[in-house]
Amino acid sequence: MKFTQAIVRPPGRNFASGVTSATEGAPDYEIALQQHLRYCEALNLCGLEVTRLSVDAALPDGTFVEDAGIVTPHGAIVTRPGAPTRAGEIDSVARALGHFYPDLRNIDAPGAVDGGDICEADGHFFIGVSARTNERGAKQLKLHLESFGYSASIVDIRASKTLLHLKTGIAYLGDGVWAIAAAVERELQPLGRFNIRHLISVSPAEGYAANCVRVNDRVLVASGYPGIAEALDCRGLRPLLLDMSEYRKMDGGPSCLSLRF
Ligand code: CIR
Repeated sequence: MKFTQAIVRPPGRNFASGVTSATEGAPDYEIALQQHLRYCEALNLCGLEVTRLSVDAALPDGTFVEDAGIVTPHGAIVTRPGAPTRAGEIDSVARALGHFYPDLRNIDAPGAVDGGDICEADGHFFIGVSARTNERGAKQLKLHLESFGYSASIVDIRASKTLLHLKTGIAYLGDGVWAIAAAVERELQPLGRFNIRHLISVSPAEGYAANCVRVNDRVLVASGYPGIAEALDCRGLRPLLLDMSEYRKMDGGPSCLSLRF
């Protein structure tokens, strides 16, 4: 799928007050801002026009815009994020998406969906049920996606100790290539619908980098993880390395920082 647009939101000064399970210390706001700039430049380099939402002091996790929307060529859905502190993120995302998608769909309470739980592979959507996405939300989303003409299946990852979201440990990179964190390969084995032609098994030491994202002819991947960068290169998937250190401290990776369409 050729992307031409992206929506992002730079981190705010209160970025460090967001939700996190990481124990690496608080992120540095100035460094996070610089890393976000580089991230936007990378999207430009991939050919995308970038819409920047304004920072809202009430939304420390607002930079992780991926969780607030699901965007497809046939329609878009505004989510209802599972963390109560993130509820306020959707209004501005809905306004921005509304410019491109006049007929936006929604997830209604008590359904909850985080975009990080949605992994699309050649028109099939895997929907993770996690600590953030509940069954009600997953079912609503499945119906929306089916009404757009896609297929979808629900994957329960609640037993996983390492996956915040489905895409924390897995990425579909197109042409049958998947990057999957070795630590979660076994948990994801029941996903019979994965058409894995080429598996990039991401070593436990590099597990964080499994959250990478194909953007046109490049793959945005965190820098500092040479194994996955080399594996991507070997498959002809050109990695575009980004320093994500401050986002890692807040449980976010390259996919989380944008909505791409
Ligand atoms: C959160 O816990 O909600 C944020 N600190 C991180 C969200 C990361 N989003 C994603 O993986 N799609």
